[in-house]
Amino acid sequence: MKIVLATQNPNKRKEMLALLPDHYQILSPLDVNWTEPIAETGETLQSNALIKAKTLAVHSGFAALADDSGLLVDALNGAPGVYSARYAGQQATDSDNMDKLLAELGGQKNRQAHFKTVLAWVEGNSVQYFSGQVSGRIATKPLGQNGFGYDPLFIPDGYEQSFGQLSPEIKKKLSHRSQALRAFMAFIQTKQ
Ligand code: ITT
Repeated sequence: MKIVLATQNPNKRKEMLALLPDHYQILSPLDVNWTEPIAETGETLQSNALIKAKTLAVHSGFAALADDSGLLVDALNGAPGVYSARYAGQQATDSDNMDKLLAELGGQKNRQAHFKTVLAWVEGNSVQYFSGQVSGRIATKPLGQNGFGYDPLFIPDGYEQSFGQLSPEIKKKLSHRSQALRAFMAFIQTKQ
């Protein structure tokens, strides 16, 4: 079966490929000649995941799976949330976004947060959603270089190190994205 993985973020793609079984033929947007950014105009993770999956499914004629994720910080009323990728501006780097998050949190004692992923699966006219989340706390400075995005700031519950310090195997075991992908795989396997 051919599946277009509707993400233009190479780090997400790598994490998703590490979980998807080999027998699927996983295509990238480039493999189906899609090179444009996709405007994420939705106000929820679910609506943005749908926009991305639908765009690639309609364009390619294949089924498409998209991931929309965000970091939700309790003391910031769920920010940066759906705006995680562009928290410090449209062209923001991961480091800009982490700096802004630390500045917004300041000396706040409550550093509870969670990462959340919503996957949208579009196959013909059918749409399905799968979600996952992992809880933790925000460190007072970036720790480690593993992962991407806000990983150096996120210490998952039950650990003393950030996703930037923990191995990719541990992130794979715990992460929001892994949980959503496991739910997706349970679904897709029932269809074969
Ligand atoms: P696509 O839309 O092309 O998939 P994107 O990076 O724009 O790529 P999102 O719109 O879902 O993806 O943005 C989510 C942002 O949240 C992402 O850029 C990171 O800053 C952050 N993020 C998501 N998952 C993360 C993870 O596992 N670890 C750290 N940060 C993460």
